[in-house]
Amino acid sequence: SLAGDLEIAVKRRGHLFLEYQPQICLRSGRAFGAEALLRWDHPVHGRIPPPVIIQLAEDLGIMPELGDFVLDLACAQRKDWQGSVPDDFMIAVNVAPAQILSGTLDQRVFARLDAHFLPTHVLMLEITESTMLIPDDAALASLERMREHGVRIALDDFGMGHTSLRYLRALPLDEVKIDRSLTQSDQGEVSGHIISSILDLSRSLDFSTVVEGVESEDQLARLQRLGCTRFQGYFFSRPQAPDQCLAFIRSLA
Ligand code: G
Ligand code: G
Ligand code: MN
Ligand code: NA
Repeated sequence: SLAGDLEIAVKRRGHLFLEYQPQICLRSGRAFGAEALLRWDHPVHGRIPPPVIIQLAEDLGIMPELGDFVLDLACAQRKDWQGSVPDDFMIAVNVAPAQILSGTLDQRVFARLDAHFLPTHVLMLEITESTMLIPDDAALASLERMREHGVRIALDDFGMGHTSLRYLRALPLDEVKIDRSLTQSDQGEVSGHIISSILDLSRSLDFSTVVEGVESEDQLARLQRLGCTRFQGYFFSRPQAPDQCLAFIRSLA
């Protein structure tokens, strides 16, 4: 079964790897980070979509192990890039609800950073509201301990859910990632007002913003007129293997 295959893949660390998508600041013209995205090339079924992998792992109760593996790969990659990217270049890693709700994510994260001799400020954790309730006190304390030590926290896919605003208040955050449903909406005027409001709100709460899913020059121009400066999307680069991602980053510098 697919579930059984995943269990083996995680145990053996086989056929599972990360691609990286650069994040660009158009003020500096440089990449300031890259999001790590999980891939599973199944020997029979081919590429398995990440949400399927995550759901399987959660169902199997092995999300903590898979999460540790992803953190380890991302940290190893960041370490490998040391010297080739700016010292403050960030790797953004998606974390699943089960990882946060364990209340031990901080220990796991610090262990991975230490193992690769990395400073905390090179790591951004991305949290999604989609399937997670507001975390309990233990989970919140774990997130806060990470922030106190310099690990950054982003709220991913912001703008989709009706609970988005609640999350802004309930979570210790550094960044808001504006969901591509807003970026790509052709309801030009309404989505423009929503994006402007999110930018205003983020500014007043002292959160940085990244606009996701930018695919065309027209979208980019419109988003820049709205005041967006930090972007991620196919227009700049698709998620790619580490070497290709690094080549792109260096082509901007
Ligand atoms: O690149 P894309 O199709 O890869 O990713 C689809 C979804 O899967 C996104 O919502 C993304 O946040 C999620 N995802 C990708 N990689 C990971 C991962 O390593 N951990 C978790 N929890 N989610 C991931
Ligand atoms: O939900 P999250 O933001 O973690 O996941 C990022 C997802 O968005 C990944 O599946 C990634 O491949 C995808 N993605 C990144 N840039 C673009 C884009 O410009 N257009 C579309 N359609 N998807 C994108
Ligand atoms: Mn993400
Ligand atoms: Na997103």
